[in-house]
Amino acid sequence: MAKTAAFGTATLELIQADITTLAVDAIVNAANASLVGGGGVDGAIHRAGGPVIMQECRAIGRCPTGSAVLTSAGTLPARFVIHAVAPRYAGRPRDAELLASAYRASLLIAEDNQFGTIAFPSLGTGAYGYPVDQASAIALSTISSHLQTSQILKSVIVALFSASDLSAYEMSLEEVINGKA
Ligand code: AR6
Repeated sequence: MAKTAAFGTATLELIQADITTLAVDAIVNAANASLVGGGGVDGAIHRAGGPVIMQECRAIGRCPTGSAVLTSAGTLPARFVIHAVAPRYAGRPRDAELLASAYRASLLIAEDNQFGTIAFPSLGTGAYGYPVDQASAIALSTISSHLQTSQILKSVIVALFSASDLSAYEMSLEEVINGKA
């Protein structure tokens, strides 16, 4: 099953990893709209990056669902953190729009800042309850269609925490490659 694919001039890669260990231009955080921190990947990023990230989040204040903001990365190996807010899953058509929007907003921030390499976690599929088979299709179709026209991003990694999430994303990548998603 596919773990990598080329879109435009960029590579999309699926890996199983703790996103806080990745030395990329930016890692994406699965944040909440109040930017107050929490559990899951948000908790891991603030723990590993130290208090600077929270100070910057407080100064920014809010990040509406479906959008994203940029902070520095404190003591993380990455250079920056893009905080993106997925919807709390409720089975509405709007959830899919908001999830795609959270990915797009992150990709636009990366390009505005000339980042060549970024890493996403599986936004929305932990505490916010988005079913991973649906979320992975939205994530990968949004990222791949964005990369078709991007000149700046060279590498997008999706870092999955569990083997079962990696499998779900591999299946969705296969569908994107075959033009079904
Ligand atoms: N590296 C990569 N992925 C991880 C890591 C890690 N270190 N830790 C967890 N995951 P979640 P959400 C995976 O709950 O659903 C927070 O409290 C995890 O297994 O982090 O968007 C925020 O403050 C799951 O697959 O994000 C918000 O309030 C994925 O990351 C809320 O949760 C996303 O799970 C956001 O919920």
